[in-house]
Amino acid sequence: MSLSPSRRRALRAGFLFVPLTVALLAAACVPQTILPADCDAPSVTRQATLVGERLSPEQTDICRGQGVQFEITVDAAGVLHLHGYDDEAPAQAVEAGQTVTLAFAATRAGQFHIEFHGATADMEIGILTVHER
Ligand SMILES: [Cu+2]
Repeated sequence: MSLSPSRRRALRAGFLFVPLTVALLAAACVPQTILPADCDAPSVTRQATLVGERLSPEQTDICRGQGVQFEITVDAAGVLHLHGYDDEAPAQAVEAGQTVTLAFAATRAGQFHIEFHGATADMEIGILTVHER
């Protein structure tokens, strides 16, 4: 049994299509790490505002090796705390409406919880991601 030339072309296209599709799907499933645009800057400033129970923006991104000024404005009295950087940026007491600056060198990569210990509750209000470059 022999195939017509057009049938053979269709089969060949199919053989190319399948691995190409598999490769594209595999690439799409690999988590993409998007570094902040200012990853090469020696120091960066970030701002966030606590509204209710969450920071806006909730997620803050910086890169390992950067000097960071993280300015956080809160709408209630409490204590701001960046987990995992307790020594570099000690927890700070804040008043409602006040902005505090957590200043530290981002020496460790990872995800760090930002907590707010208020009068009535302890809340996880956001996440700081220190990217490995
Ligand atoms: Cu805490």
